[in-house]
Amino acid sequence: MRTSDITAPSPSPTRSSLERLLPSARATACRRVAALALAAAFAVGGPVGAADHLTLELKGADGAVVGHATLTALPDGGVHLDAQLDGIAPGTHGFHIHETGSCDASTGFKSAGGHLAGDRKHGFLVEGGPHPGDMPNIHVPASGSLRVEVVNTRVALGTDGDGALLDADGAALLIHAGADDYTSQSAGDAGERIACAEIRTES
Ligand SMILES: [Cu+2]
Ligand SMILES: [Zn+2]
Repeated sequence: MRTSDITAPSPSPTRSSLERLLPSARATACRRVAALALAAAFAVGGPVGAADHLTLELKGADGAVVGHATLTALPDGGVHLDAQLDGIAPGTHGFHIHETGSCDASTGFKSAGGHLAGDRKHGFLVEGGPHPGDMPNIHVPASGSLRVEVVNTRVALGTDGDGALLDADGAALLIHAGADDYTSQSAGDAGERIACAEIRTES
């Protein structure tokens, strides 16, 4: 987010209350999932291009928000993903990064395309795999709520190169109805796409 988005002078009568709220919101946004919605609101209209920090909103097929995630670029390459999910069906679900930053529920999230694949095969158990976008399954308990952290060293919050999440059409974080078997081509036979978040620096 740009500093100017936060501190630009405004004649609005709410300015003073915003100034009281913002410093603490900015300080905790990197650490607390609870603050992500606020951070995302101020990221709208932010710069286009490589980023070191990005917040995402996951939506279900009915458009309801089912989680938030933050992506942080790591100093030696790769991305740390920290997601808080709420309202996902209990069970084991495939959890991937797909190649296009488009979450159109009317297409069953097919608009997100296939896995971010590079020239690799799908699956941790396959020679020549995995795809950069492959990640371990998530296991949602009966409550439907789960916090999950993943380090993916095969992707980057960059704009070009293999694994770049912020190329021209972005990328998408996807949750599937079933488990990824880590073997089947080309997507682990994980079934329907039940939740999706666009990964891009533009809103
Ligand atoms: Cu997938
Ligand atoms: Zn894959």
